[in-house]
Amino acid sequence: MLYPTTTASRTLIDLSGLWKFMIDEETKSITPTKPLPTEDVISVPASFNDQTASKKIREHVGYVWYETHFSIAKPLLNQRLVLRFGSATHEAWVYLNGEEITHHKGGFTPFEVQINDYLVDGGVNRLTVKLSNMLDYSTLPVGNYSESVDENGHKVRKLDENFDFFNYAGLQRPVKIYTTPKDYIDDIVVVPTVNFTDGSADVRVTTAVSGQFDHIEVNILDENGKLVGQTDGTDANVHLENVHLWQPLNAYLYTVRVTGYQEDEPVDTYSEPVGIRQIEVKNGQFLINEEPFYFKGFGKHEDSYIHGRGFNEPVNVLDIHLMKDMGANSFRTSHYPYSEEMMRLCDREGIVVIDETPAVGLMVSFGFDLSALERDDYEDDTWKSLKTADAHKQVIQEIINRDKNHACVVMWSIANEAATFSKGAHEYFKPLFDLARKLDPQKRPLTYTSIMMANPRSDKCIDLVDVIALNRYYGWYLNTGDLKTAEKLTRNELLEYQAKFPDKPIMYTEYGADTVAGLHSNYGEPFSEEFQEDYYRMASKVFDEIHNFVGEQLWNFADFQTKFGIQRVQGNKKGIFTRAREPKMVVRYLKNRWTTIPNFGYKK
Ligand code: BDP
Repeated sequence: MLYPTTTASRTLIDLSGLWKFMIDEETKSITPTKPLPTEDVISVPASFNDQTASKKIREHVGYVWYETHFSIAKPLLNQRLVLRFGSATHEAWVYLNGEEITHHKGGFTPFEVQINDYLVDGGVNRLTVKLSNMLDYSTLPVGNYSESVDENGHKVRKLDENFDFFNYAGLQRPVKIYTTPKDYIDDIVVVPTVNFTDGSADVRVTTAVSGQFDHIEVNILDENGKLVGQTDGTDANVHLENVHLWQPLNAYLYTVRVTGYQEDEPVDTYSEPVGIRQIEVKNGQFLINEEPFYFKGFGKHEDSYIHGRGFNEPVNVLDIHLMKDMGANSFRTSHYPYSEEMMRLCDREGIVVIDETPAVGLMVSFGFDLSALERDDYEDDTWKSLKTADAHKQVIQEIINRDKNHACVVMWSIANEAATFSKGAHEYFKPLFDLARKLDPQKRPLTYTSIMMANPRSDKCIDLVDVIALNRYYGWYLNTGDLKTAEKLTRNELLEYQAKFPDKPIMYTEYGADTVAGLHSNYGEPFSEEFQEDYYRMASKVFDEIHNFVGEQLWNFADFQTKFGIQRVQGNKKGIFTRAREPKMVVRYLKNRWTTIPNFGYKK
């Protein structure tokens, strides 16, 4: 799926701004054939939750309504007009001038619909969107959903998130209308193959079109706009000499420009930024451009004050600067696909990304007997209760379709902390891994991030992953405050994984400790800034001893909002930055460490 941009044949209309907004209290029926019965407004794109001072709106579970108006300038009316949502969280019904024109389920991937047939002639169009923020055992993320009836006989919907972040919702990403000619380029798939001996590359460009073109021209331009390769056809191969590689923190982006011609006239053209690089997992190493890469970075969230999970480009830009300043080179899009704008930014900045699906909360049985997990036949309720397989397949298709060409994406994370230790997990995950391997044209490595209970003895799905990605909290959730024991447990587990799976690289995708900014302790007590630093020093020491350990992505880049809970004081405080992006003490330690660890060849 192409990102909407302007080109010589395409125009964009941005629908950002103030939209009418109301929560649906389900007392009176709301019909999209009429204007929304409210004068209240909300800003788009952003989560709706933190934009009003109303507790009722912030915590609303159910449906909400959005409405805006737009007109199409006359010269554009003979073009194909496509309405496109960067995302709509979590389920959307879209009406144009009262008529339902599309529906989409899944809150973190884009969808679009052609609108020409629904426009009012020369007039003002009313766009209405109904959204649901409900999650249950069939959705991703997974939510514990229940209904009851209050004293007035009204339905009360309750949602208990099965995950550790606030259930922000709304039109959180840009909503745009883009134009194309009637015959148009529908999709472009780019697969580079590098020849490291002679410094050349073959770039395979496959173009899907709708309509008729006499021929398709494929041009590759370098960063100065100079033409460096050209060929024809919907299945084209462009050979480039002296290729400039895309490298971590040293990005180089070519432009692949595809143009469809009719009778020698260019009709539609689209430009895709493309980095040329190669990814491979071999002998316990993660290779980028044939060199062993070491991940330094973070698990993150799309989370900021007021915007909630809404698109916040200044924050994205700042976050990348803060990462680079610390010597970090990577992050994971925990726990859902991030905005397309962020992915494009990472392409430009050379930030390495592990791209994660919204499959979080796939573990519904708690309170189990830990020792039982290691039995081969251990089985809890998770894979009997969850009905997420269809949503999971859909989102794997959507995320790969959206992000397949991004140089920054080096690996897909199929899920976060699922019950991979329970019987039934392998049967659930095997088809999903097969699907992802089949769909990704660049055949990137695959992983899931594993929860502590899934150790080398109990995890039933490790054979599916290319890289072992561990979320571990020794010294925090386990043996709280006891870093000596934590160090032993960390070491023992990593050595065990390495011995059992010598060909698979191992990395940490989460480790951390809640830390209240400004809280200090002479005794290095948990929650203090001193403890956070001691904790990271302990973990780093062990990482450096393990040969196949290829990366550290800590939890979390910044403090973030969560649901209430006795372990959460206005959110999760494991950030090494506060939610306002001010550094905690540990940033200096990590900066010292990471600026001395090379991106390549750290483990000899
Ligand atoms: C892990 C989850 C992450 C949480 C983190 C924590 O993957 O979403 O925020 O633990 O507890 O279980 O801080």
